[in-house]
Amino acid sequence: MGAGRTGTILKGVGGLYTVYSSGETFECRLRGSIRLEGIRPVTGDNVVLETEPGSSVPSVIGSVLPRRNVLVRPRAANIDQIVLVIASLSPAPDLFLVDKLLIAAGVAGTGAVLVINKADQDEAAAADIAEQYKGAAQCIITKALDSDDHGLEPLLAALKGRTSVLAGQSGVGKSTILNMLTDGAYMATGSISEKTLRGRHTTRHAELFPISGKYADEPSFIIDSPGFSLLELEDIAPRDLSAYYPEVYNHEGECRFQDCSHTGEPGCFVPGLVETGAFHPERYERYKVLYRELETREKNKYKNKRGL
Ligand SMILES: Nc1nc2c(ncn2[C@@H]2O[C@H](COP(=O)(O)OP(=O)(O)OP(=O)(O)O)[C@@H](O)[C@H]2O)c(=O)[nH]1
Ligand SMILES: [Mg+2]
Ligand SMILES: [Zn+2]
Repeated sequence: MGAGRTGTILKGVGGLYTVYSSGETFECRLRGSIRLEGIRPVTGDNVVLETEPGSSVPSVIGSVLPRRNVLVRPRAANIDQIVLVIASLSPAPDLFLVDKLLIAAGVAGTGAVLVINKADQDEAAAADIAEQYKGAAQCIITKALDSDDHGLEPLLAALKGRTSVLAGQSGVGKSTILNMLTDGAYMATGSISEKTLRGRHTTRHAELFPISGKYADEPSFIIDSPGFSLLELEDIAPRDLSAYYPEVYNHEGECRFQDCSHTGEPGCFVPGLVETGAFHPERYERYKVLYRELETREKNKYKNKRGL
């Protein structure tokens, strides 16, 4: 087999991978030995392509190049930032999911942007969510269906020159946003039909799209992904949790106790941050719930060796 050409996985469905390489796409399978090594390539992976004897077209993924990072949910590699999408009203916003995704972004070392979509449904609720997260991430309020006033320009600016992955509950408007950003080029790929765009169309697999057209002064890539409502909290030590809260970590060391958990000890500076509004009270309540969840998990780890 000839080797040497490299490419990027756009998507993988049922063992067949679509790989982009210098302006062309190729349908490829995995070389048997990669399968044996237990490596499962994911969308965004950079790979080495091989050509089978007698063919001039690459059809085999020979190896996966080292990853900068890899996310479990959504499944994607080599990501610069996660674009968390939430709806103002419907589907009912799950802010624990947002908190956990922000933690996952921190653990993976990627940036994070929060898009509060469907602001047309409940403007006040959208503003409230933005208020809750203003100290944690850039918050962008959008109405993706409103072609005159969708509010997506700040998102375009945030995407520029980066590889981003859309993440969030099903039905919040991730694919709709992608369609707006790509001037419908996504539809042209056949992944979504004009008819279903008006109705419901659930994304089935993570797929990478280049953002081109009028926005293409710097190449950007965006991955659409299937929505999810369950997300395992990252396996971190309880005392490390606050490191993933930008509102709090700048003040680390200002509490009376060096190992303060910020869940109610005397002399903790966090309630003060909540009073001034720098740390939103509801986000703080969720922090305490997540802290307890990590603590319980740690205790169970000692109790039985089931693992997590
Ligand atoms: N009212 C309103 N509806 C919207 C908006 N954006 C998207 N929708 C609608 O919400 C529904 C779901 O949108 P999708 O883009 O398919 O949602 P998704 O997040 O990709 O969902 P999954 O692929 O299942 O994860 C569609 O009917 C869209 O037309 C918006 O800003 N306002
Ligand atoms: Mg979708
Ligand atoms: Zn504290």
